[in-house]
Amino acid sequence: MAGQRVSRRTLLTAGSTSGLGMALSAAGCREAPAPLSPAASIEGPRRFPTGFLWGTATAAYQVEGAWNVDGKGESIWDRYVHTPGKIKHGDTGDVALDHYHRWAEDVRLMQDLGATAYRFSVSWPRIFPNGTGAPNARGLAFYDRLVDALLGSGLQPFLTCYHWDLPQALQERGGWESRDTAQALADYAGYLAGALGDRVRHFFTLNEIATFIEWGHGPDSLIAPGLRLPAARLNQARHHAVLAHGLAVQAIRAGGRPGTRVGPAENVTVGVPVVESPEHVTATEQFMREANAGYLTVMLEGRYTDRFLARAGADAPRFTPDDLKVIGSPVDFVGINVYMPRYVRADETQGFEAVGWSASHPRMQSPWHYIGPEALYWGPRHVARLWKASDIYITENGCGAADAIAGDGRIYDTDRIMFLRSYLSQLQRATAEGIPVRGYFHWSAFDNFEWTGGFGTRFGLVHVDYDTLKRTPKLSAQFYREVIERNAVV
Ligand code: GCO
Repeated sequence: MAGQRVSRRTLLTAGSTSGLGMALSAAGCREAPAPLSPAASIEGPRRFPTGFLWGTATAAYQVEGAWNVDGKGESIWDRYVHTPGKIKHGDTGDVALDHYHRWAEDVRLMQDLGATAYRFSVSWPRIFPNGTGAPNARGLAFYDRLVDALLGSGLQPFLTCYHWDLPQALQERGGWESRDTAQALADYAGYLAGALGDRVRHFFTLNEIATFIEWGHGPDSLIAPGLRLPAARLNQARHHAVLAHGLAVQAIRAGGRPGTRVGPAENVTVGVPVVESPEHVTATEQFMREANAGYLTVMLEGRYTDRFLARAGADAPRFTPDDLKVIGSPVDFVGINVYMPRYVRADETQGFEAVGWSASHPRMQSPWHYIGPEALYWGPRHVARLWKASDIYITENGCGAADAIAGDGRIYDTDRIMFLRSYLSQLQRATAEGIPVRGYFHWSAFDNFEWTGGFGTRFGLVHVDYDTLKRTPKLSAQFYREVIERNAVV
């Protein structure tokens, strides 16, 4: 999620890396290793199940640009980035990657990866400029073209209805503090299912409710709409957002086709047991359920946990039994965004305890991004065990990096390759144990507008020059292509 940047790391350039290799062999320190037989790297335990989907993910505001084109209404993100001082270096998504106009090239780039799926979001104010009312045909036409191009290129479209760009008009009517926003989102989602459901089979309701509620409405707010609500109002806004999820599940089913499938895309807090022994594993499952109580837990169980309500006390959200039924509407799959772990240990008095981060725990470029590949094993495992999910998608996983351009014009993002290989190894462990993960969407296909961090943090497999908008696949794109082609960790 959006975050402050740390100082840029200096990456080794290709030149200096190969220089080191030459020095070693010249000094006779190493003999060249015998080449691995191709079978050794593609068979056996490193493979993913047949039919596993490989994709990338983006969000409308982060890539599209064209913020005021073809009848699009203003979103809370348009408003936020145009407010001085909110975004690093005053960056905005006004143009972003201009994906709105360059979608054909972008689809080709994804096809070049060999990807079989693409997760994108629809900009709500492109379709309903004021949030409700008459749909804007020109806005819908963009997604029509995109979906056709994806299908024509062998990429299954996975559509996210809401990735944070609430129509500003709805913010002015109370935003997520208003229950009406939940219904408006459901109406919009139902409309999308009707308009695109003949070609789009998979719909995600809302992306990362936890992030846009906590970081857009909580005490440390740093993303749109930038509110700092007192606890009771914050809890109510969160309740409306999970209610919107449940209403949208129902609306998408009603508006879609018989094969339409729907679920959330939530950034779960993933507990990783400090020791893989039964007591710590059980403690970690309890942690997982409680840490996500206001989000995935209530969505998948249709109830707030006792601990959650006790903790909220007088500030707990107001809700009816009917609300809970709606929120817990059965879903077809569970999407989870997984970036980092929380290490957890069994604790005699409380059951579990999340242990703190050591000062030297390694991080990727974003200061919040502690590395913990095991999260990609434990995340799906907990979801499968706690909530009996039969289909799980990793809807986001990836890392930001500085991605310097080397003298030869290429980007040797070996840190991203390290990240990917270690996380995917853990995901492979999950699938090998029969945990029903059906696909993986790397965040992200392209460098893009990283919210409050602006363009300073690059998450893409494909580099974007923000002056010329030229796209250049990085070394990690080549790595990911091999993974996809072999359906294995390489
Ligand atoms: C989020 C969003 C993405 C981010 C990504 C990297 O998690 O904040 O879903 O839009 O860009 O996670 O921070």
